[in-house]
Amino acid sequence: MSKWRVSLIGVPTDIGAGHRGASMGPEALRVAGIGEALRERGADVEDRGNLAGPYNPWLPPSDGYRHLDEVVAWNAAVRDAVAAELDAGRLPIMLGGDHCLAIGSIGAVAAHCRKTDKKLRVLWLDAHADFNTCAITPSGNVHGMPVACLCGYGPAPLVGMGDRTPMLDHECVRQIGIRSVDEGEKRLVHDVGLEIYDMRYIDEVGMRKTMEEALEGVDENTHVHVSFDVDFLDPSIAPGVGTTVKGGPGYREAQLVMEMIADTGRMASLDIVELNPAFDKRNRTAKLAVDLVESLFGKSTLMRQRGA
Ligand code: B3U
Ligand code: MN
Ligand code: MN
Repeated sequence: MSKWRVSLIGVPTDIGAGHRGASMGPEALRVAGIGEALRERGADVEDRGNLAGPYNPWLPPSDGYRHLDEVVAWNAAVRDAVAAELDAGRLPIMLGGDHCLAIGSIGAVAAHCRKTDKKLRVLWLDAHADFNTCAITPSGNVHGMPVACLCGYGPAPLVGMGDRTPMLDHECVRQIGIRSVDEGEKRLVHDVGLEIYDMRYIDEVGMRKTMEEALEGVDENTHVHVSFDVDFLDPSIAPGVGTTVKGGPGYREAQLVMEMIADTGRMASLDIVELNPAFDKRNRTAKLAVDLVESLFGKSTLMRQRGA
């Protein structure tokens, strides 16, 4: 039997974003060869096609949220699809889509962990903390709010999507690569005590130490969920995203992150989000994302034995 039984789930939406185009992400990842790359890694891969949801009406925010009803509908579809794959013993990979979809995917993952008595570790790779609420958001875009919603800070229809509220205990989360946090958001992440490895920390201690700390406590009973916002990467290597923020991890640092996660052998679900082909050049960012996902699935440049 294959080491990994993977299900690709396309979530073609930009419903939570401030730019149009992340809805084209799933197809760009397929064109960049994500299915073939995973099969090459020895995975049994099923492409479930794309989920369906409401069209983006592209309206201004109302009561602090843009497209709240549509965001709820998309996330209900994501939650149900992820729950079904996990129940079937498969590893779901979200082909996003904007980052609001993590409410549904991580909501389902957290419920699954409670049901199966697993510990959960969420690795949130992102330039942004995504911890806004309607009271502090500068944009009303829900892709800036998923971690807050998961931790119980958000509108009732979103925070109540899981098996309990909050869906996620903030202690499960490690955020890596953060370098753009809004003023009110900063206060809230501090009040809540979210564990954030921002770029200043990574610059000071290095990526290896950062990842060792972020993975501390992961054991054979841990479900590791990776929520990979492509804007985590430095824009010089990953221009194909809606909200670039300079000063992110470069190619080598990003590879190390993926390899160290792979070394745990515990990754059991994955979101790939915010890829926006409208901002990309010749699908370069999608190809990079696939390259990094190969490393997440154990492709290694290791040239010598550890300790040799
Ligand atoms: N923090 C800002 C910007 C943002 C968050 N996530 C993304 N952009 N991709 C906001 O609008 O909440
Ligand atoms: Mn994000
Ligand atoms: Mn981001």
